[in-house]
Amino acid sequence: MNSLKNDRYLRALLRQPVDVTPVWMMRQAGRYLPEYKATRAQAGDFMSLCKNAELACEVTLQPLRRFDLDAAILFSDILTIPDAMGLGLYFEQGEGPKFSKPITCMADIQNLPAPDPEQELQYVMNAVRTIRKNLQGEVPLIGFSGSPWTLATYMIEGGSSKAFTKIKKMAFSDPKALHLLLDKLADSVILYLNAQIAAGAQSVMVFDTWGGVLSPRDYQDFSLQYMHKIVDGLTRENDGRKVPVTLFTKNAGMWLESIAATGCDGVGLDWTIDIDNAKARVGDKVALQGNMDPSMLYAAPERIEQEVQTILAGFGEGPGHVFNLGHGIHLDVPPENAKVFVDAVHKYSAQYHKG
Ligand code: 1CP
Repeated sequence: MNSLKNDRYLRALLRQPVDVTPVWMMRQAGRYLPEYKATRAQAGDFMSLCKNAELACEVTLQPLRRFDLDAAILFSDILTIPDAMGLGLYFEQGEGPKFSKPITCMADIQNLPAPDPEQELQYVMNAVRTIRKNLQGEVPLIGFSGSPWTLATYMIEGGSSKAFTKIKKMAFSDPKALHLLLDKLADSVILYLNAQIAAGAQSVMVFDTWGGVLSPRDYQDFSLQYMHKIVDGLTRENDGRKVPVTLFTKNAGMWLESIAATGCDGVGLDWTIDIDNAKARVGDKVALQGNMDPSMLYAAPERIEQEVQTILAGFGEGPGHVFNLGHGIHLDVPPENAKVFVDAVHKYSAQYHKG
């Protein structure tokens, strides 16, 4: 049985009582930290950093040394699965991720292998094991994956996209092909996340960054259906403890009921919905994670503190809230402002956990 010195994050996701609201930040390890940039330079490039367990562990721990965070998140990327499927992931300076062999047709999809997490993706599992060892039970470790839909956008568009024309063309002209791809991805994500759990991840999160670009029906059909399959296939208890699973679809405030109905433990919120509204709708079924606009970290300390208090008051009394940003921290945010944010969550939340 793993013993944790601080298990607020896991307790809050299971809607169990806590002393103060736990907090972590999406993309908490990254380029806004000078020490991250130094370690990345030492590794050479981003993927070499992900593939070096000691350095991936180092950048995972860097934000925890600076801030009083209640969880660590594995340093890796969602695009490790498509890379392991042989699509040729590379990063072009300032342009984000790209694939040299994007998916174009049914034959490409039929030929895709299912990566073995302890073979092609063993570097991720090694990072998980190294991080768990070095965390020494201070806070839980979050494992993660992209959602099938979000992974498919990168695999079909060949990189980042604004209009998603290629994947939508496949969705509406050859839906059988896209469904086969999404189903294969769901199977690979289940294997991948279960391997992360076996290696020591104490909670897992599925990032569906691009599900919100779909119509309500198509979200159900092309994204949520496959996240539901993942939730059903995950290991939900390990080493004597529940392993909570959080689903995050950006721009999905209108679909919270159907996300909560998948049986996940937590639902991630971006900042385009009020947390009191979200709590009233699904707070009896799931915990909520979020939801401060990451751009608020550009504000003066008093303004950041005020926003934290507004969101805490919006959620109100009782457990079931994991404080976070509504999306990843921006790379030009001053680290001091992130500290103001994290400290404010603990300072102002005790009053909501007295009962
Ligand atoms: O150093 C660098 O230049 C690389 C920048 C970077 C980093 C720091 C990339 C490339 N990935 C990551 C790490 C990462 N990615 C983490 C772990 C860090 C942490 O939280 O501490 C996580 C959880 C991710 C997840 C991720 N990658 C998502 C889902 C979450 C989200 O922010 O929406 C997505 C969409 C990606 C793809 C990706 N990888 C990298 C970039 C710059 C992107 C985004 C590209 C785009 O906007 O389309």
